[in-house]
Amino acid sequence: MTRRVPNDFNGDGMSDIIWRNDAGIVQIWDMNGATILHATSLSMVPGNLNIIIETGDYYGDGKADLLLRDNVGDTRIWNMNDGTVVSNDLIAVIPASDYELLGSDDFNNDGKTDLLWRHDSGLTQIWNMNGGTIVSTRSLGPIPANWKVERTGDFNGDGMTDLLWRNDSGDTQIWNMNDGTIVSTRSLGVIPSSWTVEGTGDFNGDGMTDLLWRHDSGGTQIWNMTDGAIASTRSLGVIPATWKVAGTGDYNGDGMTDLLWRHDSGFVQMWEMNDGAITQATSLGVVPTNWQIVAPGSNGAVTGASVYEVLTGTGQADAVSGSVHISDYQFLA
Ligand SMILES: [Ca+2]
Ligand SMILES: [Ca+2]
Ligand SMILES: [Ca+2]
Ligand SMILES: [Ca+2]
Repeated sequence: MTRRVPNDFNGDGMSDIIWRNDAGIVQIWDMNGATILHATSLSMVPGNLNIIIETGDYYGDGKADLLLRDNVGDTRIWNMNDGTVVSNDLIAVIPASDYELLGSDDFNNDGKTDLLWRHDSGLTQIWNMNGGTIVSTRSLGPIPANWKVERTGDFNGDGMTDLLWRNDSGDTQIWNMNDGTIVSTRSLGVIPSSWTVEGTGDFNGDGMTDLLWRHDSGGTQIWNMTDGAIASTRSLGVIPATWKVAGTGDYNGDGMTDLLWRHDSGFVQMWEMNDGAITQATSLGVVPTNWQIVAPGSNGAVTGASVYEVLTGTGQADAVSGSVHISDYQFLA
């Protein structure tokens, strides 16, 4: 099984960065670590039409695609080959008022990203996908509305996507899943709402998804997970609230997840990481704040325009200095 690298648009095993601006223009940066190899712009319909709600490899060709839903629920996948739209496949009309996307990940380990939906009634279903075609569905039954999927990931390393649930009172659970069947559940206890999951990834490269948590005070921690239990934690220190996590991914292809941070002023900074230690912090310059990074793995937990969730990230302030060549990558706003 190839390693899962989120937002890899050109299929080189390194995560890339996807941007969208207020005018509906999407730009993809193919990355090699903190180096922008290539930038491509896609013109898209602005506003409430054609909102990207997730990214994933829905066709299983190793290159990330886009999942879009418009304001009446038309939900489709754009089959992408790097910056080119190869095809544009309708799944169904799935109104946002009735169906919430809880997650988008590979639940049956066939290399193709699937979808996890919850209907207003609480009924929760996995759709195993082949591109825009629903191959099969799996019901998880009704799930009370006070439980929400925080993230998806493979927390036990068996290749099948699992679920991280949290309820309003902070109770947090991992469900180890096998193609839509709950194999086991693990409680992580009650985690106060002052802590937020800001991202997931395999930070230590052991094949099991780990969690990035941030406290309201800025304290940031990685929890290395083994089979749904917390194996170890790593502190990244206190990161000022002006920096938001803009994304997680393996930008340099070394098998360990890295972090992308965005400052409120527009600065972008990449932290290449080795098991929770920062090996290199590099500024990617200032990108105007009308451009937002589409965060991988937010799993549609936020819908509509706000899906471009305010991405957080850091760097000590003194690490942000450095020359900036962002103008090489024409922002069309
Ligand atoms: Ca790539
Ligand atoms: Ca799949
Ligand atoms: Ca699993
Ligand atoms: Ca791990």
